[in-house]
Amino acid sequence: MAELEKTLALIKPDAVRAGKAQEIMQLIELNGFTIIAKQKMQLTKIRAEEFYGEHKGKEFFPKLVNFMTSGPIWALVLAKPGAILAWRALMGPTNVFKARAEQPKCLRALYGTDGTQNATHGSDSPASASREIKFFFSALSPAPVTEPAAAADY
Ligand code: RTP
Ligand code: MG
Repeated sequence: MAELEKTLALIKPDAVRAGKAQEIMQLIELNGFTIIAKQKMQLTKIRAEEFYGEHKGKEFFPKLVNFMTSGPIWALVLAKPGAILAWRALMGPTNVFKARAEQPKCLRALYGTDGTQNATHGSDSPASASREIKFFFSALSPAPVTEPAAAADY
């Protein structure tokens, strides 16, 4: 059996606000992903800036952070062979207008709003999947092994 891969997905505030989160999760499962963890939450400005740190300094960064903190999101861990690329493909192009023109059935075409508010996020590499899963679900990472302190350490 092909090895399962994990990726981090977000359902962004525009799609949650529109009441589409459950529908998107159903489509995720219909497309063969297993949702192995899920959590609804609200990002603070500091957490959103850290999550999208690679885009700090870009012209769209303030608008992105504003959007991502504008309401609740769902963070999901998805599993499937080839999950990272498969989830990016199901989301479609970053820009919703391009998505609608080129892949009208992709999630961003169906549920996104505009150039910034594009309904979903997906990790773009194994390294970012690992970082992003830890960012939202640190309890899924193995705890560091610590030896009980010896009496002499006190
Ligand atoms: P994401 O990280 O959210 O999965 O999206 P992505 O990889 O497809 O795109 P990325 O380049 O990482 O951009 C991150 C998010 O920033 C917003 N954005 N707005 N010109 C704009 O207004 C603009 N460009 C990017 C989008 O929300 C995009 O998903
Ligand atoms: Mg990205």
